[in-house]
Amino acid sequence: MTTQEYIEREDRFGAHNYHPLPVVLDRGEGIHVWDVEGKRYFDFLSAYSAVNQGHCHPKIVGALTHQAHRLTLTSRAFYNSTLGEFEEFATQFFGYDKLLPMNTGAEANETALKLCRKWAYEKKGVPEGQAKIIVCQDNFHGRTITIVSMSTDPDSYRGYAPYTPGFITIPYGDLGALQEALADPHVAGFLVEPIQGEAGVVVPHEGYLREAFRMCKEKNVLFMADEVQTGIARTGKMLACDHEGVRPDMVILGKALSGGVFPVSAVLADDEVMLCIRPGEHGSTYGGNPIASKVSIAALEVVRDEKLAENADRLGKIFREELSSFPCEMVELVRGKGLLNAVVIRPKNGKEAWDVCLALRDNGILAKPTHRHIIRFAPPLVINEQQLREAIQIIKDTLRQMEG
Ligand code: IF1
Repeated sequence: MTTQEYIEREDRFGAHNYHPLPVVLDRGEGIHVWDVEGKRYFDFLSAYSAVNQGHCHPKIVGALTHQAHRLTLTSRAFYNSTLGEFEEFATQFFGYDKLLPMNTGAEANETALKLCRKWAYEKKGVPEGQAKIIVCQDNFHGRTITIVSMSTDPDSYRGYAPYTPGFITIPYGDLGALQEALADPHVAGFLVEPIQGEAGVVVPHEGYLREAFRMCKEKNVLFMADEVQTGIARTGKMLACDHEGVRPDMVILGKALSGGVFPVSAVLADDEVMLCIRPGEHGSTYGGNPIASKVSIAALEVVRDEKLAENADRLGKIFREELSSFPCEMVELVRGKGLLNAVVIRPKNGKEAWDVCLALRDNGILAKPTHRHIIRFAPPLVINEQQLREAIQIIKDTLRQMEG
């Protein structure tokens, strides 16, 4: 089958809830993927930062296949021999009392919202049904109806009313607005991305997270960090909150928690919060299954043992330095942290970010615009300096080519 035939088949039989770049991937290894015609690409999206450890990492795939031949799913109706091992490993890895395992980032965010509300009623004394949660404009936390009820992006929420109530929206990075919102005694939590990924890799000013955390503590409000995309070494620290020495009351993880091999997400919190949910009050069929547990332990060991946070920090600085000093009219701005970066494209000759991504594809790099003028560049964190510099050169050549 040709690329076009693969595309037509998906178009005919699949829902049209995405507009993929026209390339059909068939194999992945490390920082590379190959399409059905055998062409190799640098993957500069990493499945939206789920493949931080590189495609098909042998240790993680090994954990998957080994467990798959032993026991795949028990449900939580019974104990099993792997969940406690994962919970112990991950709570010690990140420094929290307990972990609640789920499958997708959205489910982990939903879990955090439920924990926050329950804590508000049982521990903070907010009147039942009155808890409010502060979120930021341009947030992205997933696609469930409650989560899109918090969204300010019409593409995320339009047509899905009625919406879940109880959210206060403030501008991202605006401490004055947060202070004002925190004046409401019914506020239970503040849910925030340490860097807004979907919004276009928006990095808040230095000190924002630290000051926001302090303000929340002053008002007995839970600081909940959505690290689904920024966590697991992506920004050059194990968690993006680590850049400012902030220990969130709740950490929400997903994506690279399992190295892109299996859907695994989780919420980390201390007992005061986590024990507000008692048996029978929350759950998931696949949450914390044996494959998820073993795969996640292996995925975290890879991040630790291969020093991926350090690598992301060092190589990210090279990426931003090289592209921000590159004289090119189409490059309006370069921003990011670690290996989560974005280039804001200034349209030229009728060419926009989408056209740049098509040209990058032709030149062997896969990336995708987020919003109309921003290209996110996020390679697997296992990339080395020589490979990064090779990719940077392709990006520069492509931009030069687009400029005509
Ligand atoms: C799509 C975006 C990225 C996330 C953060 C929770 C979730 C995500 C910070 C939910 C998921 C994915 C979802 C995917 C595209 C991608 C994405 F463009 F949608 F926003 F990465 F920026 N918190 N992000 O980034 O996790 O339920 O998907 O496991 O929905 O198109 P999930």
